[in-house]
Amino acid sequence: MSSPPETMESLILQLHDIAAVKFGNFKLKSGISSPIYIDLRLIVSYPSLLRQISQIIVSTLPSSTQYDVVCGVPYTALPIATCISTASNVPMLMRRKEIKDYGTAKAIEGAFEPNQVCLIIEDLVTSGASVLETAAPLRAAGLKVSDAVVLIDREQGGRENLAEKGITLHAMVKLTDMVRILKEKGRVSEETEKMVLKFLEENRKVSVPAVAAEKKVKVRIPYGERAKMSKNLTGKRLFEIMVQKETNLCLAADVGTATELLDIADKVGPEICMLKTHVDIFPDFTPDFGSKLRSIADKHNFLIFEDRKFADIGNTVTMQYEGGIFRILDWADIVNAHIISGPGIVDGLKLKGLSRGRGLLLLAEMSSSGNLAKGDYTAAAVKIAEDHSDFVIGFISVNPASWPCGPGNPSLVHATPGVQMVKGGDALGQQYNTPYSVISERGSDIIIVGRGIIKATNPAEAAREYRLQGWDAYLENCK
Ligand code: 5BU
Repeated sequence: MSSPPETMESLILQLHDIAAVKFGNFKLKSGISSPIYIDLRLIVSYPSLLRQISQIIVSTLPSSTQYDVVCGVPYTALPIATCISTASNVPMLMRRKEIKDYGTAKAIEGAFEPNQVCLIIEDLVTSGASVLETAAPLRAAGLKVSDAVVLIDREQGGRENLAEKGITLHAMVKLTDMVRILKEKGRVSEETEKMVLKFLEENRKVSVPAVAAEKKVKVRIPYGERAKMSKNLTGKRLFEIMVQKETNLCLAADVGTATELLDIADKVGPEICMLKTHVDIFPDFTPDFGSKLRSIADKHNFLIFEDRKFADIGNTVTMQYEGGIFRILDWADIVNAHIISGPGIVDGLKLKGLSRGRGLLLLAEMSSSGNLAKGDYTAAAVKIAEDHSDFVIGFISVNPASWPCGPGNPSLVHATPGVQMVKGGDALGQQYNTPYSVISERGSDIIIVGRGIIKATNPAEAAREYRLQGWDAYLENCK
């Protein structure tokens, strides 16, 4: 279904009247200069126009488009989505731009059922990055997203970029048609029209996410190459698994019981390269836990990382690693250690782990606010890793791209906790960044995700979405 041309024309003229469409020389979010600027934030001041937009935008959709809920891309499209929701009696959802550090820490607000179909509403599409930023948390929450409707398509690659991610874009008007109409109605000169058309022709394709493109880590050595460089068997296997399964996702399986952990490990197994445990949190731990988890890890081809954070002197950690009730050395491919006690801790762990083919991650940085692992401390971790690269496979890091040496030695891996679909934190100091930011901008290799997956209605589906986001961010840097 499409709207009668006179309705659309009148709407375009009204947008021009209120200066929501301007001509001149404007710098866009992506950094490029544009001869046309569209600012639809103004429409909230014109209720009748807002109502018309909401009506016309729905009429743009083919009648076959089915949806159970609508969600506007924050912020400009929120009032449009609200009007559509109230006028058509379709429930609305809201996506947070930040997870708040108190309360529920939800990325999506509103009531919904898993597998419901959500239509995304947007005011303006350039590269499609904003629509994808909204689709990712919706999909991670278990909703289906297959269509997005937009008022204006700038025709700069958004349609194609969204199609690649399984989203069909429906636009009320394309920018070229809009400019043509404004010229026909005497609002702009032929010269301006030509200038805008030339600009659009020259900027046909804006890559996703255009906003952050200049910030991303420049060139990345593919994981497959790095597998060959690693001096440690487990380090090598980790990179190989990442390539084979096309995943840089590690699940932080902080569930309530060992039984639940084995259950989620089996469900999420196909999506991950590594599963991280805190074995000391389980009230139902039994000595066969390790062998049970190992067989699930072998079935799905992922590594087991016990987030033990050893911190004592070398002699003590050898006993903690091998003995006690947990016998970590028997079943964990990877463990990690603080370097607060000096390099002796690595020697101690290596004494037990190396002959078993195990690997160690050093805590170079932490994700929690106010932590002290920075500057010289981080540099010391890098030095110790270099000195023990037969056993140390890499780091727990947060922003290796910001280190003076950058992410450094490519044979070492960076794994980063504090990842959710939207930025934010929890009430106890955890700080979250998005998969794209962690991999593409901060130069890490592996995203470690806990509550973003285990608290989702369907953890396997949420994990799939995190895997796709993390992998796409990696491919982005390989280009
Ligand atoms: P979350 O639910 O995604 O916030 O879980 C993060 C996990 O990573 C959790 O198991 C933490 O113990 C772990 N973690 C972390 O959050 N920050 C750190 O710096 C390190 C580990 Br090291």
